[in-house]
Amino acid sequence: MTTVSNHLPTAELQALDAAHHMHPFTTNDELAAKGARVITRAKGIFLTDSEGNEILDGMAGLWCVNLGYGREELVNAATRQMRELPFYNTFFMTTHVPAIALANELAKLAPDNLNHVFFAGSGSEANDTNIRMVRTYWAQKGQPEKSHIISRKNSYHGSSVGSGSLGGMTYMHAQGGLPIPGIHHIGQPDWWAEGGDHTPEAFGLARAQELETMILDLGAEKVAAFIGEPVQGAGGVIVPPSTYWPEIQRICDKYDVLLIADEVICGFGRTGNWFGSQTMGIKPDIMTIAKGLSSGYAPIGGSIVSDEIAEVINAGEFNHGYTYSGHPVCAAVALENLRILQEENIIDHVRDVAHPALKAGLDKLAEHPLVGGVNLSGLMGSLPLTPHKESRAKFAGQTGTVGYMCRERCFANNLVMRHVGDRMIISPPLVITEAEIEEFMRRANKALDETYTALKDKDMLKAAS
Ligand code: PXG
Repeated sequence: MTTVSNHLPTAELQALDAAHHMHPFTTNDELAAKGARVITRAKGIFLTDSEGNEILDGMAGLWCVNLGYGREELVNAATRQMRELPFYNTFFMTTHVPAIALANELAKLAPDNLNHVFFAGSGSEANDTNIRMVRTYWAQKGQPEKSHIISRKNSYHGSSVGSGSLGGMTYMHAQGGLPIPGIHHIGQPDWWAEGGDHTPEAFGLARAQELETMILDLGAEKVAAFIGEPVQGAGGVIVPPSTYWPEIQRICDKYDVLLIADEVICGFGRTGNWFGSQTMGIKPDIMTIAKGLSSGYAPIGGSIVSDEIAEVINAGEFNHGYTYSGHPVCAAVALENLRILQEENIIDHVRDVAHPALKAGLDKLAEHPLVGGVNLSGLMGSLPLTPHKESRAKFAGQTGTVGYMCRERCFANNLVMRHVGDRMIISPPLVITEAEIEEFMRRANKALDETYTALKDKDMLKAAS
């Protein structure tokens, strides 16, 4: 039998992978032809693959390994909890210490009146909870028709039928009959790609006001909630103009529409505060959490909800829950993760050390002829690639071709920097040091140079007309 520690040669692993493993968001036949990169170990911010390459992980796994790899404290927390109580449920009038302690800690860390937690196994599950929670909230208040939810194009809220419907990815909607009824999408605040000749401030305001138009079209008495990521992640790290979120908050308040901040990526320090909502100055009624809650060491997510919502929901039976809601091992790992984030002042490190160093490095990379600008909030950033900086032009060929080429050059230089269309994305572990950021920049610069040369050679440095 193949074990994890005594594994087969890479080619055999790749063949077995291709034969039996269906990957998410992947053309599996293409992957089978190419062979998946097999990651075998990791330490700090570096991954090791089955060929022994050391790769700098500029994506913190999938926006989640915020404390970096190899934290023994998290391993020990899981081991201890597995010995003591590996599983018990939180249904039917029972609870356990890890879920109690974690909910309590989250209530302390979350801002204002967000004091109640409904646990899930992932961000997708938590957003499914949110759909049912906000609709149930209004129904219990005698307004069952207040059930529509407004989201944004190119947002990402998960991959289940509910959360995928909230998301604004049309290629996801095209598979499986999404979106479910009662979900609507307004434009995204992506000034770089869609702002044209407007100033970022005017554009941000205009995009926020699409919410007001949509609420008025539907009727405010029919709109339950608006959902948004404080900074869009999977959509390409889109930091909204400063005018955007205050206007969204004003509109939600005016029409009595609940505000859901999807903090799955932004939460737990990524933007330089505990939550992206604080960075953007908004006061949500619900926050979706996952990923950085456990630094990805164990699958756990949840919804942190306001006193007012909890009071209404708790008055009746909420017919909703997952076997693994508040899983004790995952909760114990998350608690330990939160302890380390606090005791090691990781969020201060993000704000005072890593963010300024990353900003300086990315600003330098933006001088590269291929890079059109920098989007950065805390330690989540993106570099849009362009054939013509001044006009923020898109490339003539199929969107994503150049981004993919650049990502491949990054990989060849032992750097994980992924692409969304023709934007390069970075979201490293929060513990990244200044020296590691310099190393990141060296590898990224080389990858950009190689991409530029390849584009020139192939005559692909042309703008779309
Ligand atoms: N909300 C947000 C804001 C997310 O980024 C989810 C919800 C769903 O969480 P789960 O745990 O169910 O995956 C996410 C997840 C990408 C990528 O390609 C991003 C995510 C997941 C997979 C890929 O950037 N984000």
